[in-house]
Amino acid sequence: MTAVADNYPTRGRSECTSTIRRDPTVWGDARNGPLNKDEVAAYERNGFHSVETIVPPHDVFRLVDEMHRLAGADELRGDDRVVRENGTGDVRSVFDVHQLSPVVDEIVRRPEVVGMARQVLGSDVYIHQSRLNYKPGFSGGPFYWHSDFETWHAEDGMPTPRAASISIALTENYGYNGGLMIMPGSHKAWVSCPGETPENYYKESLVVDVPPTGSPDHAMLTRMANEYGIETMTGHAGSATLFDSNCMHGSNGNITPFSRSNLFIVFNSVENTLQEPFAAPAPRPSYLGSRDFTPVN
Ligand code: 6CS
Ligand code: FE
Repeated sequence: MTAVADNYPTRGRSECTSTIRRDPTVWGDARNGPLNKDEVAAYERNGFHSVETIVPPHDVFRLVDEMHRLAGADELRGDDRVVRENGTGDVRSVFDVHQLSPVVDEIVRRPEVVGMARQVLGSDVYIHQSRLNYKPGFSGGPFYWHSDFETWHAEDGMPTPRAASISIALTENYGYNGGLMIMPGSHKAWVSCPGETPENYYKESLVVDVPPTGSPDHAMLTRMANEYGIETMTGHAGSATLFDSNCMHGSNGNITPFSRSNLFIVFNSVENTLQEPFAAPAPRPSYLGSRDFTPVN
């Protein structure tokens, strides 16, 4: 495998640094797809685009049924794809849900879903990762500030941020039950993170409140929050947010009675397939970073 230039150095250092992202946010002319011209321009500027309704109510009910089925499935007992909250042991996330659920697999391939990713990434796409984040009422833990791309570059070997996530709300996403918070415009900064990636780091990073590496330090986060601000993605069940892989984002814990359950699908460009990890001892399992690059058709 020819060595790919590392334009996004991170980890293996003590300092947090910020430089300009070297790659575009929107690839190609983005003329074809569900977003109109103004929406594409806003996505390029902010790094995200929200949609009022991407899945009709009866399909939301089917996805919620699948969410409960997977959480209780005997065949997934002890499976690494099921990540549980520290303490309560409640299900925090289930990964690879497009492989585990034909309902999820059919919905994510709909043009109104995958078409948004193809449009902004300017190419065919494949599924890099899928997951349900349950964030149950009272016990749903936080997801600390991070750039997904920083993890996918360091630990999965993703060369450039030519990837995007679509978060589909399966329950009401209020401002107070742990909604996704994004710093608008932060996707245009490349923030390298201090620290080294331990062996099998994902076993820890997916559950702890503040992961030991893979997140900027307080000084950098304070500077970024003051520069970009913070927007919380709220919306009804069935709404969605498309967001760039390098947005600085996170979500608070949920102490309300109202769960904030979302389905996340990560689409990566077929021109951006995984190499060797850029800052980790070994690649993560395929349910976190798929190495099946078959385009979604
Ligand atoms: O490590 C990952 O790939 C996952 N972790 C977070 C906090 N966001 C992206 C992804 O689900
Ligand atoms: Fe994330």
